[in-house]
Formats: sequence, structure tokens, C-alpha cells
Amino acid sequence: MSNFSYEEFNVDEEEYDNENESRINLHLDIDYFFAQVEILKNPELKGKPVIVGHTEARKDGRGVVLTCSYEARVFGVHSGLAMKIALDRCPDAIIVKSDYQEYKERSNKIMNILRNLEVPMRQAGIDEVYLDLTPICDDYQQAVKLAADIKQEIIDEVQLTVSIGIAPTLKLAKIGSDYNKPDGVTIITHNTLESIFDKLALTKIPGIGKKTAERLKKKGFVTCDQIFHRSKSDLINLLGSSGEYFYRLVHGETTNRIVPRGERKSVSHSRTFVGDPGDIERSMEYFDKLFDSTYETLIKEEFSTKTVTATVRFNGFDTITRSQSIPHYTTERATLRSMAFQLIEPHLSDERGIRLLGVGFSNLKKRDALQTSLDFFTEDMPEKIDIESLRAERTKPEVIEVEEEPSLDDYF
Ligand code: DCP
Ligand code: CA
Ligand code: CA
Repeated sequence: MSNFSYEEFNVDEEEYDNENESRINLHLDIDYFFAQVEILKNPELKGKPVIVGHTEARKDGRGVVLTCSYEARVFGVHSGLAMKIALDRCPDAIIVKSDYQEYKERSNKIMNILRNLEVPMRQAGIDEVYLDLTPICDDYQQAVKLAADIKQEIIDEVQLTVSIGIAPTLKLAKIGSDYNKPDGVTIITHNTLESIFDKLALTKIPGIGKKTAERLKKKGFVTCDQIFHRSKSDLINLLGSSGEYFYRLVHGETTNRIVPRGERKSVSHSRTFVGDPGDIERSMEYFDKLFDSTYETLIKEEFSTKTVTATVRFNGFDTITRSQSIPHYTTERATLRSMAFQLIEPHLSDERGIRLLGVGFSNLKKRDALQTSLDFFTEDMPEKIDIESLRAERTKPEVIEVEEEPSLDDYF
């Protein structure tokens, strides 16, 4: 068993480099969540088309569907649909008012059950969560057994059904939990990818919304197998950098993982750009902000470091990672900042356009708190960076900064 304590869970994800490292990830999503809770509260609703939403909609025609039972989905009712349209499609629907406090309580209970597993965990919404089962499962058979136990415990304690996906990447695990809803468990391995994606609608890929689906359709892509069976270079030619993203996703090559704090070997922050930051000056500004936030994490988590890493990913997904080390551990901001800038500067004027920038510190050592506050007082002024010498003619109009999980709708 692992020995992470409750407080040590981190909710971040980090990209890891070793693509051969095999992991077992689980994604759990509660079935028709708000509606399932309402049916539990009032068993007479069982088997009927139930909509959670604005109860006066029949009179005033206002509001949207928060969610609905599967009986209502048969009529084409779904989350986000205008109540007015929902009632046209399903006139006999029973409308129930939402009760967030009850949903939050049940959600918390489920999350607490999962925390007891003591594995890296990231909650991704009120009704869904990722777990990295690698520390407690040697193989998929064990993971499936564990999934069954989890489902049973949730039924016993909270009386709700959930669906679970188990897969080598977080993205595939999420596709898995949606694959066989409600009350399903789906295992996706590299060997079963082909059959999983066979005829699966592209909209089942997290991040592909209506807009992206339409654009993909214009290029002839409607189902996941059409992506799965194309070469990476074909997809890049047809779809640009999102082509490579899709390729990596459906082949289980995405490398995000959940990082438990206790296991931290590095501190890093990165930003993805949809559209190029434009000129070097702006790229440097973004890089500077990233440096600040990474440095802040280093100090907050009471580390000192010997190694600075800078990352830049270009359009087309080519990534350059450069590191520099010094012989002694330090927290000196000016030193670390100038190391980071020395590493990144030569790459900021690349013609390909920037997709991602990152700053990291590794070779970490825990230090005492007193030292930190001293470092803050003795900190030098930041060095001036010679932007002129790096400036290129390139200018691109807009940049959208994406926190995490960019909607692919923005890619086109
Ligand atoms: N929700 C909402 N508004 C939306 C979408 C969802 O208020 N536009 C709420 C109601 C859902 C809950 O979030 O019950 C979880 O959303 P999901 O997308 O996971 O949908 P459900 O759990 O309702 O259904 P499924 O069985 O498909 O997971
Ligand atoms: Ca759900
Ligand atoms: Ca969900």
C-alpha cells in the first residue's frame, strides 16, 4: 500500500517525460447526478422522465435543463437545453427543483470514500474525479476488481450509481467512464483502443464541442476511428497542431498525470497558447509571469533548488527542454531568474510560433522557513533583459491564454 497522507494530495497534473512509463488511471463520473439524487429522495419518480430545472417553466417558458433521467433523454432532452424545447420534446416530463446542498453532500461523501484509497486524486467537478491507481494496482485485473469494490461501497454509503473508466492515460480514462453509462465499468488498454474507437462519435472525445465537430466534419472526420487509422503526418497536414493532439489522444500518448505533493521531485508551471503570443516581448512577459508563479510555488512549498528548466513547445508539437544546474542549493530569485532567461532566450525567436512555455525547478531540497524569509529580504532587483537583440518581425494578432484543458473549439 502507498503511504500518502490525506494532506499531501495535490490536485495538479504534471506532464511526465517517460512515455514508456505505464500507469493505471481511473475516472469516475456519477450517473445523471442531480436527477439520480432527486429520484432517491422521491422514489415515485423512478422509471419516469425527470428533469431537474426551473419548475415554473410550463407557465413562463424560462430556464434550462440542469440534467434529466435517462427516460427523458430518450426524447432528446439533455443538460443545457432550454426548458421550453425540452417540454415540447417530452411533454410528460416531471420537473424537479434543484437542491445543491444535497448534491454537494453526496458528492463529498463519495470523494471521501475515494480519498481513503490514499492514491493521487484530482476532483474535476462536482460529480467526477480522477485517481491514479498505479501505486496500489499491479495490473488491470486488480484495477477492475477495485472498481467493483468502489462502486459497491458508493452504493452502500451514498446509494448512487457511478460509471468508471480505467486506462493508461487520464484522457482515455475519461472516455472510458462515458462509454458504458449508466452503472458501467470500461477498461481501455492499448490493445483495445481500436475496438473502443470503432464508430465512436468524435464528440465523445473530451474537448470536442459542437463547433469543432462541425469543422472536423467538413474535413471528413465524424468518428474516432477515422482519426485512429490516419498517420500522424496526415493528421497534421489536414488539421494542423490539433491533428497531432488528436493523434496522441486516441493512441494513448498523452502524458499528464496527477502529482501527489509528497512525491514532488520538481515544481513547474506551463501555459498553453491558442494562437501565438506574437512578438518576443510578449513571449518574455508570459515567461516572466510563469517564472514568478513557479518561484512562488518553490518558496511556498519550502524547497530550495539546484536545477532550472525552461520548456518551449512550437506549433506542430516540437518541444525543446533546456536545463541548467548550479553546484549548490539556492532560493535566490535573481540567480534562478537569470538562469531561466538564459535558457529560453535563444528559442523565443523561432519562426514556428509558440504553443507552450514552461518553467521548472528540480533537484529540490526541503529547507527551513527562516531561510526563506531571509532570502526575500536580500533579493536582488531583477536583471534587465535585452529584448531589442531578440526582437523579430513576426507579429500575430491574438492570443488566448488557456489555464488547463483548452477547449478544442478554440483550435480552429
Ligand atoms: N450540470 C448542470 N448544467 C449543465 C451540465 C451539468 O447543472 N449544463 C450539472 C447537473 C448534472 C451534473 O452537473 O447532474 C453532472 O453533469 P454531467 O455532465 O456529468 O451529467 P449527468 O451526471 O447529469 O449525466 P451523465 O449520466 O451523462 O453523467
Ligand atoms: Ca455525471
Ligand atoms: Ca460529469
